[in-house]
Amino acid sequence: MEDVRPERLPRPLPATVAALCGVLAAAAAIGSGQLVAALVEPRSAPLLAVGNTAIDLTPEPVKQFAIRAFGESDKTALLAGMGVVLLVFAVLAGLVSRRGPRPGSVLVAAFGIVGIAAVLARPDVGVLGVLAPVVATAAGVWVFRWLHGAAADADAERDASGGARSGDEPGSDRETESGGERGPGRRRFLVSSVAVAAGAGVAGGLGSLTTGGRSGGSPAAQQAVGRALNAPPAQPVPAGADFRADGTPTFITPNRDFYRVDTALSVPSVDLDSWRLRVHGMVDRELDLGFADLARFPRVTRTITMTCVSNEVGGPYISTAEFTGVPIRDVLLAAGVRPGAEQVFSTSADGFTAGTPTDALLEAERGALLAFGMNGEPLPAQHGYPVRMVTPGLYGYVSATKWLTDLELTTFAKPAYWIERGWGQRGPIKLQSRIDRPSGFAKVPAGRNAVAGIAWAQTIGIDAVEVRVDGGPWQPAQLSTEVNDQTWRMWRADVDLAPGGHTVECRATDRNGQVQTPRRASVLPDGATGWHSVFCTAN
Ligand SMILES: Nc1nc2c(c(=O)[nH]1)N[C@H]1C(S)=C(S)[C@@H](COP(=O)(O)O)O[C@H]1N2
Ligand SMILES: [Mo]
Repeated sequence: MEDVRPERLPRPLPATVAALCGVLAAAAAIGSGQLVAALVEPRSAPLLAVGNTAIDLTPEPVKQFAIRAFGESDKTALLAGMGVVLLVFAVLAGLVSRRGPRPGSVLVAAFGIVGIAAVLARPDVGVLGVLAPVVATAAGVWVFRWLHGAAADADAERDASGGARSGDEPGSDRETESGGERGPGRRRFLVSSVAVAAGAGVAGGLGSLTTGGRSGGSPAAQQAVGRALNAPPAQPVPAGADFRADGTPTFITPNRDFYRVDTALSVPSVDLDSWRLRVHGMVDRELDLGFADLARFPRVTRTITMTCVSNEVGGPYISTAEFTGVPIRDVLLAAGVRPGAEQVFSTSADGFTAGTPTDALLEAERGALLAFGMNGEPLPAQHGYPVRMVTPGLYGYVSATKWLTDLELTTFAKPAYWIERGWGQRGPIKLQSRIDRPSGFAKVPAGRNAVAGIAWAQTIGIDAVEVRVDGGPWQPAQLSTEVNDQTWRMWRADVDLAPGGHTVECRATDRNGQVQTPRRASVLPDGATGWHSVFCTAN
C-alpha cells in the first residue's frame, strides 16, 4: 500500500501534524546519534560535535562576550541556543512538507550533513565516529517519511469516512460526531508518534548516560594513580595565609570550587590503561610514556595559583591548589632538548593545543609540572584527568594543557589554538589585585569596615597592597603570610565609611617594585590591566 501512495498529497496536512513530524524526526535523529556515538565513539555525538566545531569557529569577540555574559555556564547557553535553532528547523521542515514529504526530507538530510561535517572536522574523533551522524541522518529522514506517510493515511481515511475536512476551520472534529470512531490510520499515526518520541528519549538517555564523562581505567590503573599521589607533600600552608573571616577566598581552593575554562563542550574521558604521553620533535630521544613510566620520575607536590588570561579586572578565573606530579623539566631533560626548540607544543586528547616557551619549562625554580594530583586527589575529569600541565607564572592558555597526550619540541612557527586566534605568544601573568569585600553595590554599615581581597604576581611575589576610598590617599593593607611566590596573597584593611555611596579601589606592588598600572587594558591579547574598583553604600 505504501508503495502506491502518491508523493503529492491531494490536500495539505494540518500544520500542527506536519510540524510534529519534523520535530519527532529531529528527536529520532538526535537520540539515535547519541546512542550510536556512545557505542562507537562518545565524542562523535552529532550535537556535541556541532557545538564543539561552533566553539572553534566562533569569532573571538563573540567568545569573549559569551565568557563575560554567561561565565562558566557559557556552554549551557550554547547548548540551549543550539536546541532552539534545531527546534525551529524541525518545525520548518514539517511546515514546508504539508503537501509531500520531499522538502522536509531534504532539510533533515541537509541538517544531517552539517552534523557529519562537524564530526569529520573534530580533531579528537576517529573515522569510525562518522557512523553516529550518518545513522542519525538516516534515522531522521526515515522517521520523517514514515510519520508523514502515517499522517497522510490518517488524513485520507478521514476523507473516506465522509468527514471531508473543512480546512483549518474550527469544529472540524465533525468526524467524531458523524460516528466515525478513530480509524486505524489515525491510530497508527498516534502510536507511531508516541513510539518515536519514546524511542528517541530512551536512545538519547542511554547514550548520554554512557557519554557522561566516565574517566578512569582498570582498578589496577586507578591504584597506580593512588600510589603516585603518595609523593612528598607540599610545604604546609601556614596559619594566616588567608583572611577568610574578612571575605577572601580560602588559600587553597577546594577542587569543586576551582575555576574551569576550556573549549570542551563535554569533558573528555581518558582511559588510563591506554593513555600515553609522547615527547618528540626537536629532541635527542623520543619518549613514549605510559602512566607508570611517568610516575617513575621524581614526584613532587607544589602549591600553585593558576590564572586565566580571560579574567577581567575583578574576575573569578583564579584559583590555587596543591598539585602533585613530575617536573616537566626532568622529562624534557630525559628526552634531550635540541637547540632551537623554542616552544613545547602540547596537545590534549580533545585536540586543544598550547605552546609553552621551552626556557620557562626548563627553569628549575619555576617548577612546571606534569600534574596528576590536585589537593591530594587524582586530577578531576574537568581539570584534565589523568595528566595535565601546570606552569607557574604563565596564563593557562599557553601552559596548562589538560587531558595531555603529546609534547612536541618545535619552533614558534607552529601556532597553537589561541595563538591562531590572535592571543599573545608567551602569556606571562600580569600583576593584579581584586577586592572581595565589599562586593559590588553592597550595602554596608556606616563607620569602620573591613576591606579584603587578593593580589597576585606569580613567580615574582607581592610586596604591598594599598587601598583608597573615593580617590583619597592610598592606605597600606595588611598582607597574609606568604606561602611562596607562585601563589596569590591575601590582603585586608580597615576603612572608615561615612553614610552615602563610596568607591573602593586597590592596587598591588610586586617584589620588583613595580606598581600595578591604572591603565585599563582588555583581556585580548595578553591579559587585563587596571585597578579593581567597587562601589558600595554605607548607612
Ligand atoms: N585541553 C585543554 N586544556 C586547557 C584548556 C582547554 O581549552 N583545553 N584551556 C586552558 C586555559 S585557557 C586555562 S585558563 C586552564 C584552566 O584550567 P582549569 O579549567 O583546570 O582551571 O586550562 C588550560 N588548559
Ligand atoms: Mo585561560
